[in-house]
Amino acid sequence: AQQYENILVETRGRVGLVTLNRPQALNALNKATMEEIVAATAAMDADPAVGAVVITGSEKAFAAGADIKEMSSKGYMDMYAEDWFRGWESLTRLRIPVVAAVSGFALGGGCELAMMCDVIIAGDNAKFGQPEINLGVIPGMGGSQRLTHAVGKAKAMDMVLTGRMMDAAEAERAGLVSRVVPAASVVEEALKAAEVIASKSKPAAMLAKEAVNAAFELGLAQGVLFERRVFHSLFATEDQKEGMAAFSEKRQPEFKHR
Ligand code: CO8
Repeated sequence: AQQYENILVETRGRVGLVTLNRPQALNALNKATMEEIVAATAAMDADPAVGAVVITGSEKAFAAGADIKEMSSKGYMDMYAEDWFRGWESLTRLRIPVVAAVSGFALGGGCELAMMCDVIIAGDNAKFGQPEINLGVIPGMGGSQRLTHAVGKAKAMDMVLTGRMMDAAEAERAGLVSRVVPAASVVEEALKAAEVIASKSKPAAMLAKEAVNAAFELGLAQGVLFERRVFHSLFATEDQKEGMAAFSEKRQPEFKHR
């Protein structure tokens, strides 16, 4: 197996688990960590034995942001020429569903990483924020866009302009997170949710993700048409035959993920 320095990687059943492991920097997302997350999740995406991914941090911090120390001395031309943060686009293009298990701080790039995931399970100790304004910059990994899509203009402006944190309860009320669970069981609950997702037909799950994500890119008529075409296409899968046969025969389906 591939060795990583900043993350721990394992597989539990059909679920791939990526644990950020830079405790000395509260899992701040330096370039090396980004590259490792992207490589590990891409390998999982390509593995037929994996049906969903969980990304988590520590109990204290999911991730406290992009690595401020790594970028503080850079100039515009460094940021532009090196195209900082572009690597994260690969994560958003994964086809299998990704669950974020967020405990503690999810700030700046940490909040943005969570928002790149498809489902966010938050511990009741989670704190979300986009504090870049305190550093004289703005979100750079999609926060101004994804946060606004998730919680609307009123909350997004409040967060991005003041830099204040939202606790888990407010984040759930605002629609930023999928579920809130006790902090001690956040990884377990995320793994359970991912295992449920991974037990479904993989092509159906991948296309369900693609269809929901299309809602952020397409107008309603185009989006509904896209959905219908994708729905039709699933009738080419063995899993559709099996799923519908199992329903008629009053038994659990045995999906082949094809
Ligand atoms: N980058 C680098 N190191 C960090 C970061 C970070 N984002 N966050 C924490 N650390 C380090 C600390 O420097 C400290 O290291 P050391 O022990 O060597 O001094 C260690 O982690 C532990 O942190 P603290 O001692 O600060 O722990 P506390 O429990 O006292 O505080 C906080 C926790 C509140 C999370 C605090 O660490 C904090 O405010 N961190 C920064 C949060 C932040 O501003 N994040 C946004 C970063 S910018 C970003 O993500 C978006 C990028 C867009 C900007 C694009 C610019 C080009």
